[in-house]
Amino acid sequence: MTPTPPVTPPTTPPTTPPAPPPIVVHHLELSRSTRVLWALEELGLPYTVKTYQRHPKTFRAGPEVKAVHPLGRFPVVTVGDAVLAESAAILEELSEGWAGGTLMPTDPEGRRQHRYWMHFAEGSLMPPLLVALITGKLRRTPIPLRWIAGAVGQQVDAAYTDPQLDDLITFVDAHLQRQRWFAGDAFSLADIQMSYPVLAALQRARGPDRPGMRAWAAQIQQRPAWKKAVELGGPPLPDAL
Ligand SMILES: N[C@@H](CCC(=O)N[C@@H](CS)C(=O)NCC(=O)O)C(=O)O
Repeated sequence: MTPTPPVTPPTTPPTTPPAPPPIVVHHLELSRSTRVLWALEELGLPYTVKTYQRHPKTFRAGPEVKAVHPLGRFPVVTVGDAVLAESAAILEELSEGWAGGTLMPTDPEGRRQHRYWMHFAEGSLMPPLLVALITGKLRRTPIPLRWIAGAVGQQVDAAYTDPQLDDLITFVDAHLQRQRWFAGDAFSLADIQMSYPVLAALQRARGPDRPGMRAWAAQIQQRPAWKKAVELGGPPLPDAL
């Protein structure tokens, strides 16, 4: 009897993601949208950038980008006819849609951590940082109102901003002392998403040193894709907030 040859399982052809339609990044200088440039560089996707300037006095963006997305906030990205907003959603959409899920962990623990930090950046860490930005502006109110506005700012910081930020930053720093990247041993979109609030928090740092955050910040700034994004779009933050 002739032995039956072993059945070779059909090989699944590697899935190459489809080529994306033209990607345009609406980028505001000194802002969160540097994250999108960085992500596109890391993912190796082709794109073009339209850069918008902040008002030199108010530091606000103009209304021009409302022609692309009604909220007029940055970043906004168009992929063909699709208009994408919200940094975390943009990063995931670009990776899943056009880069085969690159930089998104697939193991359950990595995925859980990844999802957590993707939400934490804008949902937990950014709000008190934004309040700190406003109270900082109150302290620089023109002279006739400066004393009273500054005193209000100080009260808000003492009652809310400083204790909140202290808890959040201590938590992030402890996480980064335990592991190299936000979602585990490998660099991921969560590191890109967390970059803006972590760098802003380090700039504002009061109190103890944050060695976990500092070591992490040094590593991200060594990445060629980060350097390329900063070369194209400028740094995400001004020297002093
Ligand atoms: N949660 C949104 C926040 C968008 C946002 O507030 N962007 C700022 C830039 S950092 C903006 O557009 N600011 C306009 C302004 O300051 O006038 C995201 O992550 O995309």
